[in-house]
Amino acid sequence: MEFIVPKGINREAENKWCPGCGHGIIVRLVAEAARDLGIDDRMLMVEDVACGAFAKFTLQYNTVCSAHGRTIITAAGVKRARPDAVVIAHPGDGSAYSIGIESTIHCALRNENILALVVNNSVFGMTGGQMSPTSPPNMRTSSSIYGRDVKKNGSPFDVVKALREFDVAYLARGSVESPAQVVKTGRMIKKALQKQLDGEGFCLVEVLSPCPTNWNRSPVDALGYIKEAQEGIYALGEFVDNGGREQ
Ligand SMILES: Cc1ncc(C[n+]2csc(CCOP(=O)(O)OP(=O)(O)O)c2C)c(N)n1
Ligand code: SF4
Ligand SMILES: [Mg+2]
Repeated sequence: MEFIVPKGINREAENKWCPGCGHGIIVRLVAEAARDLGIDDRMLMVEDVACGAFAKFTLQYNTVCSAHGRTIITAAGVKRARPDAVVIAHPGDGSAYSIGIESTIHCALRNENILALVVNNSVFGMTGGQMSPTSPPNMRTSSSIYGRDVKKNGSPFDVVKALREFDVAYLARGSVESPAQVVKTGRMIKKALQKQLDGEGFCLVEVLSPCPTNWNRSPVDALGYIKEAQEGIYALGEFVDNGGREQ
């Protein structure tokens, strides 16, 4: 079988992510979706100040870098200024669900016509693996060395569940834990981009993704941890799939 690298991937780029990181798989899915929809020339990524930002080396798309936590709201502004661009906000769970949660909610309420592609690795990856709102109970992180204590630190935050009653175009959660899940996640990203092209409104696709470095696991064990810990809390699938309000 011929192995075709999508046009959006810069083959000359040096990989910046750690071995076994999920970020690289996810940006490849973005490039495949853009290729399939014929929109490579219209793609515009809005990156956070976090590990996902290394996508600016791997993807050959125009990029805007937002302040940490302001990725989704910045993408909404970019889309309003450049309606012909196909705009993806590309934050992590820390950005979108902690410091940036109010802008995530308000962009959803306004049904902004963008894709928020949230990479949920359940830690603040770039800053050394601190506990994030999505760290599972008992997860050991650099700021919860005895494990996340729900009584002390609160419950993990399932934002996809919390947004389910919102009048948005699309809400889904995928995973890169196995080849089958990678394929499903790719379909979700492609569907969300098609909805943006059709002017349907706010789409949020969260992807459960490994951070072997900060999880202190090998790449293979990290995939096991997604199945064993993350997927037990965060249901996979499509939860909202409609046209949203008229734009
Ligand atoms: C306003 C602001 N606050 C905090 C930081 C420090 N900071 C950079 S990345 C990050 C967390 C990143 O975690 P996440 O958004 O989950 O992305 P990941 O690196 O895990 O992919 C933090 C706290 C910053 N750069 N700017
Ligand atoms: S620290 Fe984690 S999220 Fe960041 S590049 Fe390494 S494995 Fe990926
Ligand atoms: Mg993270």
